[in-house]
Amino acid sequence: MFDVRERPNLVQRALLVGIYQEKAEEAEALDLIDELRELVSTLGIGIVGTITARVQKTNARYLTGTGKAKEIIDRAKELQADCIIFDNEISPMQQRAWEEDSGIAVIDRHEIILDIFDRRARSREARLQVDLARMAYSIPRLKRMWGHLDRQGGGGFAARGEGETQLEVDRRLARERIGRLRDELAEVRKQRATQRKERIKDGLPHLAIVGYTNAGKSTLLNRLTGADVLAEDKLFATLDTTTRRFEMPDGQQALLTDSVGFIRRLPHDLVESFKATLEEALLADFLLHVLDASDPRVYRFYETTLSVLQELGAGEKRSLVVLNKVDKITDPAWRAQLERHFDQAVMISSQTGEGLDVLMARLNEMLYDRVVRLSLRVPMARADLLALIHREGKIISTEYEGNDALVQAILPKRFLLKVEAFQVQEAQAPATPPSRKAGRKAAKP
Ligand SMILES: Nc1nc2c(ncn2[C@@H]2O[C@H](COP(=O)(O)OP(=O)(O)OP(=O)(O)O)[C@@H](O)[C@H]2O)c(=O)[nH]1
Ligand SMILES: [Mg+2]
Repeated sequence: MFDVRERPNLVQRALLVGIYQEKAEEAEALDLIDELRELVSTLGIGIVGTITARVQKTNARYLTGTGKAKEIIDRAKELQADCIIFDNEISPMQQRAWEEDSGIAVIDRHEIILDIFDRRARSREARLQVDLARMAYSIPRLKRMWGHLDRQGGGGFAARGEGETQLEVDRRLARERIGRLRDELAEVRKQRATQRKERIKDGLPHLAIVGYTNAGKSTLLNRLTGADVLAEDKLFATLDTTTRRFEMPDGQQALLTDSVGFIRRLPHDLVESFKATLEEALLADFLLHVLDASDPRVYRFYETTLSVLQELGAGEKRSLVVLNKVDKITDPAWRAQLERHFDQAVMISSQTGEGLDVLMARLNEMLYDRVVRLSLRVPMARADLLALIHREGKIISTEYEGNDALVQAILPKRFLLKVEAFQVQEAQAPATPPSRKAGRKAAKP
């Protein structure tokens, strides 16, 4: 009936509906409806009203009771809405029932998020993943998307086999398309795996930025590594994974990965489809969990990210909470509250640079067992070793004695074998962790 891809253009006047059951869920429901408003606006759809309703009696046909359903439909008509958008997940059957009874399009949050991903996807991998998630979402709703499939196939392959109903044709085409998408994705992923292997060979410590959408993850990556990832004040600006090298204050090199953000009620199909993209982040040694500290919903954002990480099997990974956008905090009491709640966190502003030195020092601390501090006596003839230390570590001081260079240096442990023979006995102690800034608490062991 409605082509999902064209729906955002077809509908202009949305009525948003959030349903909850327990009184205790009211605050969250209101909060979620606000977020849905943001998501819907992102697609350029106008909003004519919102309803948040507590429903105790439900009816399988509608998700709500019949009375409430009639009330919502009447309200939609009164507002001349051309679509109803549910914050809750509605089954294909419920969707059909609402559409039949109201005569207008009925959409849910999942579909809105899918549409946003669809618009944002640029790389081949992201495109394939979004298409796959969309197909999985659409199969049970196939009656509604014939036109879309038809166009995808270029028209020709939609020929009906003998005795096949239109719906059966649709289902078959959809399954075939899913198969093709999976094959293509497998190909793209093979390339990614090769790149990853290269990096693992490098043995560099690997940090990944994770967090709620719009928290400032890409801005932080750009700040720390000089990368040029698109960072914008919109939901899901990033759908790809970017990994860059950066250098810590002690000269140690590390890798930093930025990836797609999370949101509450993230469609499971999308999580599934984007697993490979996220894998890059999930394989990291540490996670930087970035939060928008200026947003009053920060605690819920934190919980959401934790639960998506859990779903992805990375719930237990070592992580550091990074409270970003502190430049936007105007209320000192709020800041103090956050500091108490996230007592291990670092407060930064990726925009102004505030707190980045503290963050760096903390990262150094977390990774310091990966490096050693060395005193070496290197013959001039071994300029290659000096070059290696220069490239992979940091030379703290150099003195010359005859034909030897006396070098104090910090080097990643993995190069120890190469220089061991030139070590001078007295200073073999490991690098001291960098001193903490006053007032900050210790990193989690
Ligand atoms: N005031 C302020 N704004 C910031 C800060 N960090 C990021 N922003 C802004 O917040 C918005 C979102 O930043 P991004 O870096 O795109 O956020 P993200 O987490 O990568 O978001 P997605 O990729 O959409 O998940 C942009 O408009 C940034 O300029 C900060 O420390 N202070
Ligand atoms: Mg981003």
